[in-house]
Amino acid sequence: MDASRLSSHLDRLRSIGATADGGVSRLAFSPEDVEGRSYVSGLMTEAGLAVEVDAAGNLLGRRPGRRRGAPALLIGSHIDTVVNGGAYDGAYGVLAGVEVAATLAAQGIELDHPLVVVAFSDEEGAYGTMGMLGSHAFAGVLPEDAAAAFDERGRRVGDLLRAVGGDPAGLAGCAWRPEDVAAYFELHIEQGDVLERLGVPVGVVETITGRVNVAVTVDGVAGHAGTTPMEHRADALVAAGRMVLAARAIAAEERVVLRATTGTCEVSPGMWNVIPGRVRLGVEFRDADAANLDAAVTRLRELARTVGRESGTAIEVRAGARTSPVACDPDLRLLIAESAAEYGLPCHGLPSGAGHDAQVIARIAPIGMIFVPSRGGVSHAPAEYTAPEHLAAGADVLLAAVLRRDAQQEAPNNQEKNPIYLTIGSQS
Ligand code: HGY
Ligand code: MN
Ligand code: MN
Repeated sequence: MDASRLSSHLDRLRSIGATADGGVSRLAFSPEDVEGRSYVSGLMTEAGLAVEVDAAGNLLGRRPGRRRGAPALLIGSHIDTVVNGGAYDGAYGVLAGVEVAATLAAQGIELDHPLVVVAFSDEEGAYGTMGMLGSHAFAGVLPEDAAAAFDERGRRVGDLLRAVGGDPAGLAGCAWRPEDVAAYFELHIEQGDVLERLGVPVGVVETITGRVNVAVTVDGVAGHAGTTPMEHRADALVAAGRMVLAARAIAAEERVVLRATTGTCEVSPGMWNVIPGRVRLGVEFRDADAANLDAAVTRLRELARTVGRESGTAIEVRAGARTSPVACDPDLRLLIAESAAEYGLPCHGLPSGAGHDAQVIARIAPIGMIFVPSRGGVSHAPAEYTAPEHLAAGADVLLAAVLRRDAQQEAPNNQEKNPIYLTIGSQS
């Protein structure tokens, strides 16, 4: 693998949407996303991949395989970012996939299986969209009303898809069948500090956490900030503040769920001299056990009834987009560990606290995820950083894993029967 070329591609991509404090804002469907996609598409072409954009805006680079009718080996991740995020989250996995293809081409290596490198659209859920939109469409599990939904800015998702070359009318046609995919690999920065603390360069992901988004709407009574006595107020923001703390307590104190975060807060009418009449909160719960996600939503509803009663407000708690926790494929985990050993790289099995397209692709294919260390465990922030030698090591392991999987006989396609995949709940 050409580690310096991979690093220079990462540097160029981070410049698209670069922010003043060293971060990257390349939100899905934004002009920066369009420019980033065009850059990656050019790299795919240079690497000998045939480029296409599917109806969900997924950017695919295909390389044919030698064996007729063989299912594909997929390498995927995303190039969209959160607001003022880091340069490595997602981008690293896509660019390393392109580098795998370029290396195979440069060395004249033909694979038995077709190789498809995918940059999935809207992994992060830009402007309140569902997130992992492209991978849901790819796996055939996109909710039917996904294209008709609106983002927080009032833009229709179907129109956003068109902006990146998608086609809202053709979304059903993006779905791959289990028999079309031999294996899915995703290489990603850890976004936590487990590997760094252990001093281990390669992580083999065992499970990926699930998450549920919960929209909390607090309706109080707007009024004059100067004339309304304190005891006669139904201040929606004061009640919402209690809901923020309640959500936190469900994880931090009650331990119903592993993580709870309130990441958005919209206050109406949003004037200094008006008592807030309505507040919308975006709450997110995460856990490796789907039942705990349900329990957290139930508990938040209970607490909402109490807060509503005590504050004179009406509080609605509505569960929205959800991704289920999944386990990575045991055979691919072993294969990744063997690939690391081939390079003399120590590796460590660990869970992923972050969500990944892989967990959606698990609906149709065995998934294998490789992690590399994140400095200080920081991600979704400008300080996100992974050392060049770790970037290079992860990419080497990815290439080795693809070669190893390519050399294996096809296992009978038993996705439907695999107990790992039966634990996945329905998307909503
Ligand atoms: O939020 C996540 O876990 C992922 O980075 N989208
Ligand atoms: Mn992310
Ligand atoms: Mn990511």
